[in-house]
Amino acid sequence: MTQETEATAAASGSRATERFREHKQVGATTSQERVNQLASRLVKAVNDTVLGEKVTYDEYNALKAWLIKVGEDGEWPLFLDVWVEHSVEQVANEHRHGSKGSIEGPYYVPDAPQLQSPATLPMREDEAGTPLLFQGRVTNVDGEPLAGAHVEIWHADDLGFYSQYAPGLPEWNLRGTVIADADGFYQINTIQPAPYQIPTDGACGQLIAAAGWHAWRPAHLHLKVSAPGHELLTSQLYFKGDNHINDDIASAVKPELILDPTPRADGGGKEVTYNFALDPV
Ligand code: MBD
Ligand code: FE
Repeated sequence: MTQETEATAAASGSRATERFREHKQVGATTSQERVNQLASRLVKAVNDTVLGEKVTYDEYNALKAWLIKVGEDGEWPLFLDVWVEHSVEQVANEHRHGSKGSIEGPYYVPDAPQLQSPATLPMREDEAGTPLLFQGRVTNVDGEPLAGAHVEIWHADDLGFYSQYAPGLPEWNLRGTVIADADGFYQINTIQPAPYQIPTDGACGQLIAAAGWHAWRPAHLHLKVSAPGHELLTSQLYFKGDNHINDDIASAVKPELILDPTPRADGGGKEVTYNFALDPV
């Protein structure tokens, strides 16, 4: 069996659900008043939709069945990160003066191996895809270098699969925390990821098919960039010319986040420079 046929929505969904439970602190700073305000408004929005659209029992039951299936497939992290997280990110980052952020998505894994720059991400000996040299500087908003900044990167392989979520990949494949040098300079050797298609065999795929949407995200690099005394930046970078750069299913592309790699002078793959500016805490 090929890797594609083994990768199921339910398997990657339940892994994402497990990870979320392990790693995310939930609601620690949210008061009862705030829960009341938000839950009331959400419930009202649903009721307004039912009344405004004159929702039938058939439609209500279809919704109920679908919501149950989202949970069974473990696809709540996927659903929320694709259709809601972009607004949360907008609210969280609108105060920033430095580099733009983007959503984290469901496939982050903390504690990736640390690698000193210049680094090569863990990958298979015969890793498919165009080699990519991704490099640049990490500075503060005044352009001063942040020595030893951490550039944490994770991305899909040439088939669009993430290690630890699709079967058959080495544990840390295409994941690493690269430590910038004394001038804040980082250099990362990796491969260009492929566009990512949301699993079509789960509840999210069912919704996409029923609504006549498409399931694609443009190819992207995920990043978390950090330095002491500065705000952690969670972002993504995309590639110019990607078929889905203008209609990302997750609404997470921004013009400032589009890379345009050029062929390397030495003939091996492509290279691109991207500089990160971090806001002070
Ligand atoms: C991804 O790779 C991703 O980044 C998001 C946000 C949602 C689904 C898959
Ligand atoms: Fe992703």
